[in-house]
Amino acid sequence: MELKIIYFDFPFWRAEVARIPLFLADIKFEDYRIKMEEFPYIKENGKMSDGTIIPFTQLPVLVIDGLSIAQTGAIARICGKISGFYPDDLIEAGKVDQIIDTATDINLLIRPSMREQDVSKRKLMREELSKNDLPKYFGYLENLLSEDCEWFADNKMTIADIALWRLMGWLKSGFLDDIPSDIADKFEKLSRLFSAVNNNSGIKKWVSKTYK
Ligand SMILES: N[C@@H](CCC(=O)N[C@@H](CS)C(=O)NCC(=O)O)C(=O)O
Repeated sequence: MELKIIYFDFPFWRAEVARIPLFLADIKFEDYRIKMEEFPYIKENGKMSDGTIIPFTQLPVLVIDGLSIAQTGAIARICGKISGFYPDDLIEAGKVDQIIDTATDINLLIRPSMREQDVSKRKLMREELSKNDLPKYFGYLENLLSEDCEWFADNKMTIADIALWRLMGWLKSGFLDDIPSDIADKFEKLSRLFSAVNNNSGIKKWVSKTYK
């Protein structure tokens, strides 16, 4: 099976949730990182200059034996299944899916503030997010974790944990002005999950190999 993941050259959760399970399972894939200059062509033509289809003119895209698959959740599930980081059990799989969809919801809550050019409006949007929606969502996620297991599903690390780890890592990095980098710290079980993924030896290898 030939696999190629197309995304920008940064470790955003949408791409990492697909790249990392493949890396951890030692499954060969092409980690194709586009240059920003390539993106306008994609937006205009719905494909890359080599003809690779980008179905919704958004990234990530997984090319699997020449066929392009879009949408973060779909890609994450394929990569998770072939890597052993997605449960076979229907209910455990549902537990994973709800986390991936929630990561998307959180991402979409933050996105308008990333597109806002007016600095003072952006600040207000982010202060509001930090006061209300973000803690609310972290609280919901915290409630899905149990005292006796650090993972969201299947009693082991899955793509759900990898997605959340990366989403939290993005917030913790302080990249987003006016969203406090410690916003998730008071959620103990989420923080435990973050540390468990962060301390995984394969994850450490991936981070030292690819994070700049
Ligand atoms: N629904 C898509 C959204 C993907 C998405 O928003 N990707 C961003 C990069 S993180 C993108 O391509 N933005 C450029 C654009 O929308 O034109 C998914 O789940 O993968």
